[in-house]
Amino acid sequence: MKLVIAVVQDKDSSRLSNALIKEGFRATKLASTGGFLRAGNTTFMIGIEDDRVQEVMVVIKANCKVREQLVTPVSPMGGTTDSYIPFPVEVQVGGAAVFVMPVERFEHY
Ligand code: 2BA
Repeated sequence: MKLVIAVVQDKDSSRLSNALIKEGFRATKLASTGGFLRAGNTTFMIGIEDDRVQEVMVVIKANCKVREQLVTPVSPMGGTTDSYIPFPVEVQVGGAAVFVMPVERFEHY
């Protein structure tokens, strides 16, 4: 068995939830926060048999979009803040950051 952990954008979370249910996957959603943007995102925990991991990946990929987001750096890289004018930079977020972990034991009572 594997545990698939997928960090996705909030905008994709209900679509992904619906798709996982439709395809017969069990999942738990956790509210999370990105360490870099400090914006809300959603983390899915999906427990799945080894031979269905690829199917889960396909569903995640099909339901999570890459988006551009503007970020304003808090302070300049190493320089003085005297003449610093914050300038927004664009970063590409998502579709999903996915981790696949082995599960030593799963009990369901
Ligand atoms: P955040 O940490 O808020 O990152 C949002 C986006 O900002 C990232 O998109 C990436 O494009 C950019 N970014 C992150 N750290 C950066 C850095 N040090 N320098 C420059 N740009 C940076 P994604 O890579 O698609 O990540 C989306 C979210 O997935 C992340 O939100 C984080 O919550 C999670 N994530 C991504 N990689 C992870 C990892 N290796 N471990 C744990 N969580 C991860």
